[in-house]
Amino acid sequence: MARIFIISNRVAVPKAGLQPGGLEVALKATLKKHPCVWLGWSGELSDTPRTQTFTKGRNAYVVTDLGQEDFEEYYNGFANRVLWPIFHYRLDLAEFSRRDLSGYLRVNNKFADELAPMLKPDDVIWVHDYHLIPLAKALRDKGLNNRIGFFLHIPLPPPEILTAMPNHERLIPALGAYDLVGFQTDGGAANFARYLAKELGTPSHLSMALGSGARAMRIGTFPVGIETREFTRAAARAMRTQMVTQLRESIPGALMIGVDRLDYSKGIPARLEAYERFLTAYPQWHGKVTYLQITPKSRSQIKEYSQMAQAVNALAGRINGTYSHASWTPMRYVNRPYSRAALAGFYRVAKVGLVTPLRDGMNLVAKEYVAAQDPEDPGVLVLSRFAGAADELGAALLVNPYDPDSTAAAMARAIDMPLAERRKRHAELYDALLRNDIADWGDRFLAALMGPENGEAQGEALNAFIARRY
Ligand code: ADQ
Repeated sequence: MARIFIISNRVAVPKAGLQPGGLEVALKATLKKHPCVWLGWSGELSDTPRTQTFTKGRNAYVVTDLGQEDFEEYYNGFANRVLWPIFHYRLDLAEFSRRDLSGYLRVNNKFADELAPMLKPDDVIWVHDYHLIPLAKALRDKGLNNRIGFFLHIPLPPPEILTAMPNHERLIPALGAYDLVGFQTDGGAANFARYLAKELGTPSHLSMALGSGARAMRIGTFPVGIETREFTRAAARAMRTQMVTQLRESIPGALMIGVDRLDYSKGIPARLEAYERFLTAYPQWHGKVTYLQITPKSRSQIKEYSQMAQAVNALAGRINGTYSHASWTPMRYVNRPYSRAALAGFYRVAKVGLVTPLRDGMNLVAKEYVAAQDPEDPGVLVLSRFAGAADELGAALLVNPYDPDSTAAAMARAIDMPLAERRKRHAELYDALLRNDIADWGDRFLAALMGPENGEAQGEALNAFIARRY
């Protein structure tokens, strides 16, 4: 049986008592069905980096430490100061340095060095996310011909943005070393095809497949989903817990909820401004609505993140300073993380879910909010049109997060929506979740990666093209 090698920046090493992370939930079915080896960074920094292996059942988890310089250049530097902002359409926040790029390439080579000696010819490799774009090229340079797939969890912007990234020519075409490159949305896949057409001159009828040597690269869309029914059950169970009961009893009237990592892509300041406008424009809701924003801190070593934390604090203070009265506080801003079970219950209590990123690969909070609702009396999802999830969740109230007045109007419409409309929208949204359950996601990607070589003919035709250019 072919082994599946999963490579991602961080590895969810199973430890007693730890909640499974997002990627582990997504890969749960894959880890169960196939013998897997999951390799990545241990999360530790060390002058004398170690590599450790843990096993659970048929699966092995191989984690390696990084040096301080690796961490600064690869992770804090190129991945999070260049790729993250640019892929989220924020050229203004990118801070490029050649040193960080070379650190990024060095760490990718280091992962390739760890991986190569473990591989047998029929092993299949599945690489995750923007930290590891050049990994397949590093493996091909070592002469490896295994099937290698790549999935990008974040958006891929159009070539007009991508080409503003210094040295994009060294990085983006390196995706051609994969057999399959997967995106969250058709928009991401089309942007990549347009990049190839524009930069490599690939004729547009060939641009969904790119080849080199005997291989063909294919492009596909594989939207990440959630464990829908399990999440619904967890939300219903959580209603009986003390934490959820206390939240419910402490809220006068209706609850609106936002749950995000503290990240500029999530549009938290714009959402708070929209809420402020809602309070100004709809005074009839004063005293009857509370907005709970749950945002644990992340990447606090990076300047933009600490600045944003201050900006959100200031906005929350201004809203409460302006509108609170003795028996009502319009918003609660909470910086601590909660368990998935507690969040599921909080979503179910909330009449409105506010998911308004400025740009997001998918956004699983939107899907979790829908899954958590009571179908007899569901809440309403207000969703940014710029979240990948909007492609599947068209029955939500879709908003432009750059327009605070229309977001405020959507908040007012959501909180006052009649039961019949809430039920109809929720039923459509829930169907969309069931059609794309996470249990099938890994299988669909791996089947496409290992499946019939239908991209090959096009790949062949492209080879001549690439060979002429490189
Ligand atoms: P993230 O940007 O981390 O992931 P998202 O999909 O919103 O974003 O959340 C992932 C998980 O983290 C969810 O299960 C959510 O419940 C949890 N989470 C988020 N905020 C939390 C909080 N405040 N407290 C506790 N848990 C919280 C990247 C991409 C996304 C893409 C995912 C999966 O940026 O667009 O959906 O990968 O592919």
